[in-house]
Amino acid sequence: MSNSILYTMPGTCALAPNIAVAWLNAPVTIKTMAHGDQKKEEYLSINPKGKVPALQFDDGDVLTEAAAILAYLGAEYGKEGYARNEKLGRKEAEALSYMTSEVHATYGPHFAAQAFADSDLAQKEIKAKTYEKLATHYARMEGSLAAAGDWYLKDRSFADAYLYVLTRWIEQTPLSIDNYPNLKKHRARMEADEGVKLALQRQNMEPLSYLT
Ligand SMILES: N[C@@H](CCC(=O)N[C@@H](CS)C(=O)NCC(=O)O)C(=O)O
Repeated sequence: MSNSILYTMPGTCALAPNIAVAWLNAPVTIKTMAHGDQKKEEYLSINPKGKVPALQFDDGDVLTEAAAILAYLGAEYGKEGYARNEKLGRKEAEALSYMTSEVHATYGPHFAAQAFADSDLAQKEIKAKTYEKLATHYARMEGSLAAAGDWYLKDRSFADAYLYVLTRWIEQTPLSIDNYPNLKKHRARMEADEGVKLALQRQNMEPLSYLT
């Protein structure tokens, strides 16, 4: 059985595959780096993108991109109750693509406004637009969750792991989770889960439930 390594950092989207590893009890070692280590030579030789997550296999091959790592983990170690059903898998791929390529990507100027504009004023304007766009995304996810029930795709799936990352990040923005009651309940539901607790611990993170 392979023993791969999942590289993470506190607070990052690597939490989603980390949760998946815990849910599936997959033979994957979680390696949590300090912020900054992702740009050091040692890690760049593993993932030249300088980002987490990255999954390094024991033959040296490396898989990056959270959605791809989640798809791999599901295909390799998936089991009943975790996205094995083909229909759910299709919708799961859709949800994960949306959350990574749309919602996460929208966070770009929030995390690094200086990469989008030079002046303070321009950065401020870009950030304001970013939060407007994020509000639209969170409203959409709130609606999807309200229609689905407890879990984003009705049954629990990896989309819930990624959604949890996004409901944590909202705390860094001027948006309030109180405006998204279903997302707020989802976050608390995730934090009650043993796999999520383990993943948080492995990534040197605390639950946020004190905010709810
Ligand atoms: N498209 C990538 C994005 C990965 C990404 O942006 N990772 C962030 C953490 S959430 C990161 O490593 N940032 C560190 C940096 O850019 O230096 C994915 O979905 O995996």
